[in-house]
This record gives sequence, structure tokens and C-alpha cells, in this order.
Amino acid sequence: MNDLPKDLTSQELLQQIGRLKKEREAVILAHNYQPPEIQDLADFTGDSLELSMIAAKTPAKVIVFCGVQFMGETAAILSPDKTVLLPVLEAGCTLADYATAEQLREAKKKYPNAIVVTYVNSSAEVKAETDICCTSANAIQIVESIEGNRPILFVSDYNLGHYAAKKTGKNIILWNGCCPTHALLSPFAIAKAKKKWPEAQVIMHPECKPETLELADFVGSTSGMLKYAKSQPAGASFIVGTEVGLLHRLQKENPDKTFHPASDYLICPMMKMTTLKNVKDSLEKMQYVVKVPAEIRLKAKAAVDAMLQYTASLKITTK
Ligand code: CIZ
Repeated sequence: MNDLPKDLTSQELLQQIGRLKKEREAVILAHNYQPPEIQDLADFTGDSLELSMIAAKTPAKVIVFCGVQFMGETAAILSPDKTVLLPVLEAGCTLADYATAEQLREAKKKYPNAIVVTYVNSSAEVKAETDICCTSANAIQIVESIEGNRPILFVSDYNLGHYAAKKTGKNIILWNGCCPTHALLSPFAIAKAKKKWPEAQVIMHPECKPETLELADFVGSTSGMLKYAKSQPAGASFIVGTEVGLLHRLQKENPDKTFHPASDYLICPMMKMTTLKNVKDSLEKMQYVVKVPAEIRLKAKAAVDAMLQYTASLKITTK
């Protein structure tokens, strides 16, 4: 007989999470790329724009953010009076790591006339050096809102910046960064998927490479893809060019349609780190608290608020 503690079953973990959530007066947010069981237990599932809006408004005292570091930071920037917990400390974002505040300060010296538009997938320090943030759900509108031909320094996703430049004709200075998961999706993989599922429409995320995006029937953020899939007739099928986590929600919300991953390699290892046990431990031990120093927070908040206010004025609804 060994007397090691036995692992809790999923059912037991879910029960404990439910109890702890009440005790802590917590809300659980999960990004669309999280594992299915995490999405299913969350109070809200969405993209970073939707979740940051919820984080800003929730009456809950504790926000458990099942996602990656920059998302937890964004929630902490918007809700300094709440405790924001990231269940997995190491869940970072390779795309966010492509830009540091120091690099951005140098780029601003090089392009002193440029307005800085930063993808929300960035650190709080980088946001603090930014004029206005954007997400993949509103990048086109935010870029379009920049008046005249003022250069736009678009940080840090090259592919999203390239797509926004193509759609708006704006003068965009691109940053050398990418999401390795999306950048991996090749035109060859799409051609292969189309051969396998010739009836299916190809829906794709703008973090994919320009030559891959050329093959898409629809390009949009995760919330954009959810909305688009919903608008299509029953029986429709789709090849989905984004992180595979989205397929769970797509299929759940559209049981009369079929969704195929564009490639088996569209997996973000950071997004897949969260487990039920991490969420339970997070609530139990109040770990890991996301902290943003006050000085950085205030500057970063101005850039996030600028985005939220502009998005609200446009009445961009993501659902
Ligand atoms: O903005 C987000 O949440 C990301 C990373 C992707 C998307 O399109 O939802």
C-alpha cells in the first residue's frame, strides 16, 4: 500500500472549483484557445477584447484568467482594485516577447512622427509606450481611425500589421514579430486541407502569413470567426486556420455545421498549459497574482482605454 495522496477526479476538481469560486467571490474567464474542459468550466469564454471588457466591469473580487500572461496583465491594468490570478505562472506569449519597451523606445526615436498602435498581445511595459492598443477584432478600425497619412508603427505582429495595411491602405511600419503557431500555417497545408474537404470554406486568423491569407474565404479574429460561422447555413463546413482551441466553441455553438482544423500543428503550447488542477490550486492558494507597477499601469491603461473607448464609439460587438 502506498500512502501517496490520490489524484482528484475531474468531477471532484470541478466541485472544489465551484466551492472555492463562491468563497473567493471569483469569476473565471477563459480565452477561446484554452483546453475544452477549461472553456466549459469558465463563466465567460471569449477573445482578449471581450474578456478585457468583462474584467473591467465585473463586480467579482477575484478574476481567474485562464489564458496567458499579457491577458492577465490587461485585466490587472483595467481592474487595479481586483485580484487577478493567472493559474499557470509560465504561460507566456511568444508574440508578446518579440517587443520590449526598450526596443519600442528606440523605434520611436527612429520614427518620431509615427503613432504607435500596439497589438494587445504585448507586455504592460510595451503598452505603456503605446498611443493606442488594438486586438485582432478591431485592428482594421483602429488603424483606419488614425487621421491622414501619419505613419503608424504597428507592434508587434508583422502579419496582422500587413493585413491591416492591405485593408486600409494606411502607411504602416511593420514590426518583425509573429505568432509562431499561426505563422506556421502554410499555403501548402491549406491546399492539402482543401483537397480533403473541397466543400469547406476556409476561415483564417489575420496572424497567418500574407500568402496563406490569400487562400481564405473569410479572415477574422476568433470572435469574428464565431460570428461568421453562425451566419452560415446549416450543413456548412469549415477549414479553420487558427489555434485548435477555437474548434471546441465553434462546434458547440454550431452543432449543425462541421469544422476541420487547417493543420494538426495549430497548437499554442502556452494556451494548453492550464489544467483543472491549476485552476483549483489558483483559487485555493490565491496564485499567481498578476501585478503591474502603478507607474506602468497608468500609462498602459491610457493605451487600452483609448482602444476600448474607440471600440465602444463604433459599437463593435464581438458576439
Ligand atoms: O485577441 C485575441 O484574443 C487573440 C489572441 C486572438 C483572437 O483573435 O481572439
